[in-house]
Amino acid sequence: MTARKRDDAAKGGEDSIRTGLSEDSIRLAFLDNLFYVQGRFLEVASLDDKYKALAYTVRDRLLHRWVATVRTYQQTNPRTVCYLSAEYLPGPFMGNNLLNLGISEVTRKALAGLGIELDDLLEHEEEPGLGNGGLGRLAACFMDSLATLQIPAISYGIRYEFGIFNQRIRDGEQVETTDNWLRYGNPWEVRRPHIACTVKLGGRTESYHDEAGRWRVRWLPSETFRGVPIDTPILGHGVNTVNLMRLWSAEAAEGFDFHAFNRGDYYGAVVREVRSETISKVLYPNDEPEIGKRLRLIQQHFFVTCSLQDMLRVLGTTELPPERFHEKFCVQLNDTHPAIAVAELMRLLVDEHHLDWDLAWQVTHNSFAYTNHTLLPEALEKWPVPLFESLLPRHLEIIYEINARFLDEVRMRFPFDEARVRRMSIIDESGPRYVRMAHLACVGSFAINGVAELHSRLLKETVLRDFYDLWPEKFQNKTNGVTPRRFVMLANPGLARLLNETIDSSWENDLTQLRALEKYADDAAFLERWRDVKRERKAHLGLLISRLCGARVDPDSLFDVQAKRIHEYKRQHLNVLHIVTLYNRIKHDPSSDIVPRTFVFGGKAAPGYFMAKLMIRLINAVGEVVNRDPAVAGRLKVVFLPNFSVKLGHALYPAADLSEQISTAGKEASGTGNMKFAMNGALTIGTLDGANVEIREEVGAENFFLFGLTAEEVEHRLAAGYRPRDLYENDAELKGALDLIGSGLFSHGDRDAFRPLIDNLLNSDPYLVLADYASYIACQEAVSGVWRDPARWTRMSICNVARMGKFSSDRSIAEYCRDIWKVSAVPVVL
Ligand code: 26Q
Repeated sequence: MTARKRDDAAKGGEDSIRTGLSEDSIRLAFLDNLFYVQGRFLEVASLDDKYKALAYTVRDRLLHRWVATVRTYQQTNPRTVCYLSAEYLPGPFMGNNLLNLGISEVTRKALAGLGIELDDLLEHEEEPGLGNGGLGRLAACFMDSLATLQIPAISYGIRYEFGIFNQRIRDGEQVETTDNWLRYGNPWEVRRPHIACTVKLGGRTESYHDEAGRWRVRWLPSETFRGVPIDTPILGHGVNTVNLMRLWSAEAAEGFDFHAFNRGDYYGAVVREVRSETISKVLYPNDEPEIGKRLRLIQQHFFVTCSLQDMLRVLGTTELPPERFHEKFCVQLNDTHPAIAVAELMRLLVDEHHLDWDLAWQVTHNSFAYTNHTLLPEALEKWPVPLFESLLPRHLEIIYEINARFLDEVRMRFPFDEARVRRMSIIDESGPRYVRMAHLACVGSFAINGVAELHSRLLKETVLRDFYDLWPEKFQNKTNGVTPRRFVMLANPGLARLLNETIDSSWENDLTQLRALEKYADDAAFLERWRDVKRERKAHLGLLISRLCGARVDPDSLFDVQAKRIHEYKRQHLNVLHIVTLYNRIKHDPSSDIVPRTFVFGGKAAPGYFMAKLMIRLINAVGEVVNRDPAVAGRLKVVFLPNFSVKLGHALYPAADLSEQISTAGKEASGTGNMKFAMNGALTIGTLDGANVEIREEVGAENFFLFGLTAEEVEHRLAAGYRPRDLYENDAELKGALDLIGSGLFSHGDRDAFRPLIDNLLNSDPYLVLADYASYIACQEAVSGVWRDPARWTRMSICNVARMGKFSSDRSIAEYCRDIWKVSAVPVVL
């Protein structure tokens, strides 16, 4: 029997209970799984039982395609992308998998026949919060596009037992609780204990001569443990390709320390077991590095060594030798978090596979490409040399050797320029010594990219300037994108339906097709339907707001939304100054004609970021007063939606009228929320920062609310001795807003509650909130003006959606494939 025949027999034909896509097969499969996997029957099944039974039903259909994908790849041995990321934010799986399988409606009917509402099961799913924000979500959008474009790819990362904390708001403040997402089990994953990898740590190195008399080094670690892969299938849209998200979970090497056990040290043996598990226990909740966090460095090494060992294992099965690693794999480094991979691949090739240094370096350098996601110098990762040496002594030696050879190259190109050599060294020796991870990534990669045009340009001019001087050919731009499957089709089914009825469904896998909408921008009937879609999503969000915040909002008001991590550079406080300004106007002139607005905020603050937490308190405090004040009733509402997540994003993006993208120019690498809002018909108020620049270019300046200083102007203002207090003294409305916050009105008379924030703005204001205030307020006036003309607003909204084609992650991934990875589609037939 051929392998394929065997598979066919196992799956049992097209309407098999494991693979069939008809309403009947799905209903039978659901009941079967409920019975044989859960040990339940319908009458006693809990919501969770039903959710799991459906999840297993869907997973069976994914595994069917997964097997077909693996078979295809075994036969064709294609070049494969390995995406290395410390974070993934995939969002809830169920809805997306149903969508990509094309069985959402059939499944809805199958369940309805059993008296079950599909939406209740979708609502029940708890998402894996294995990331902080943009970078982790980008990785998830890229997985969706890679599978949809039928590119062989594996996404490697860490299976944190506790993801990003859950945020609650108590007395107006952020309170963190643990995210125990695995509590009830995870039906989407498959554990693969048989391909576990060994991870070494600490100890020392020694040199020796091998049988052939060659000088070698070996690493004698003080500890070893195991990484077990846990796989999640990632299906593309409308194709059979299923790629893998392979996340590593840490365990004790032997499952038990027999040495200690035999000594009678039962307790010590268990402690070691627990210590090993600590490594993948929890995600660091900061989106900026903190100096010297030992466990964080261990996490990075842990997932990197497991992933590279896994690639070498796969390479072995293809009978290609290690020196051809770079032909089989292209390894993308999602920021510097996995940059240790450069040293680790060298170690594996030289110490364990016995390649000589120069050949190993050729392989390594041709394998890696590095994506940078930040321009903030304080956000560049660096590790104290003593810490690094104590955990990874062999890696440090290897880095010294890489560095010595690299600095020779710098000296050859730029003789007598020791200042440049010091600036570029992988080791920072200007004070206490550090390993600079961005330098390691640049030296070890054949390509380096930023994530938006402006960001890529500024990288070359600022933080990576010396590297650009040396290797201009390495630098590229790959503007970010987001997946229209999750963020339009899944989040906004009403809009998807309208698009399909108006044009056709080709936009789902080619977002540029939305251009065809433009010719309906003057069609009154179409405008009406467009508004109906938005209104329905606003009513839906309104229900969620009343459930989560206990506030009633008016779906006819302008929904003005800012949802993203809380950061000074993202300037949520500039938004608050606008709110307080409007409040002052109403208080001073109760009859003033103000467009009714609902301000919605969402986002988490790093638990140790004092100023971000104070910004959350300010938003809630202002809401508390404004929402109760009868003088503003019906005109202003301010709500803070707790625990922003991918799932909440589904409800938020489609309901927004106005998208706040107001970071200080030159600080936001790209932003991706900006794209999700605009794709759902929100208009953007924004600065010339990150991908806003390109969004404005695409949708047209007349369809974008621009304000604020440019990146160049920001630099000049700061260089020329910026004095924010002068702005405060000379702008009555700005002074009025800041004074009101300082008066204690929003803090039960406590004038000091927001003092650190106000003082920071008046005395230093590093993100130029006050410099952009007047321009922002004027721009918000223009927003209100357009809102008063609903036909005009709706036309602008339609034009935004019609021209967002560029920002599909399919376009980003196609560019990575063409310009960096050199991979092409490998279709899978079932
Ligand atoms: C590093 C070391 C130690 C602890 C934590 C970290 C760490 C973790 C997460 C550093 C940074 C992050 C996340 C960064 C991030 O999300 N950056 C965003 O990436 C998006 C995708 O490219 C961009 O759109 C955003 O502009 C950028 O801020």
